[in-house]
Amino acid sequence: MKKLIQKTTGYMAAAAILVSFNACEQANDVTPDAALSAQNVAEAHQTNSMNLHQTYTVQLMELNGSGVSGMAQIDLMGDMIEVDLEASGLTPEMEHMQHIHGFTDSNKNAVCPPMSADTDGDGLISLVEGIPYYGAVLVPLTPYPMADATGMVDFMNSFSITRAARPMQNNVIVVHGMYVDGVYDPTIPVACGQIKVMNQSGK
Ligand SMILES: [Cu+2]
Repeated sequence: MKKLIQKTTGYMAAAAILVSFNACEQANDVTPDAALSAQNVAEAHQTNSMNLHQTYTVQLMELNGSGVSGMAQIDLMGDMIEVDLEASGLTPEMEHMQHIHGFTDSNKNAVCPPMSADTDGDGLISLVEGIPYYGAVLVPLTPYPMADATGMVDFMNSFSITRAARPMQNNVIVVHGMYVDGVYDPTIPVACGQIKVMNQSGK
């Protein structure tokens, strides 16, 4: 059911893009003789697409006493994002899952879970215990990086996003994976940060 909803949302986003392209073509068609007007229309469209450029920053703070910290920057261009993420204090030479988490209901804001999220009282916030706060995985930030020998990760990649991931500042980034009682738990959250708008101008 959830998958179906996400699929439907994707189709709606695609339909919206098609409609906006059609609108542009029609606007060009109604000014066939006026070169200057056509140029103005073209510039207006360029301005619209420029407005889709937005930069976000994320300060990653430790969860579960992991000692992990880091920073991320997200550049949104239309329906593409480029994610730069640097973190330290991770379990060395282990893979760390990292995701943009949030709610597909765009009115609901994802947050990093407080210690009170530990409902079973074992002293740790599990992946599942965090979901009421940070929601589901919206964008897996793959390929999941391996921390180096000093526990650092330096990651960059680009992803296409659906409407479910908007607005971006309603989401958080969660990094996972550390040893719990001598066993590596790849799912346990070790860092989290709210996605925040860095600029409004689009430059
Ligand atoms: Cu995650």
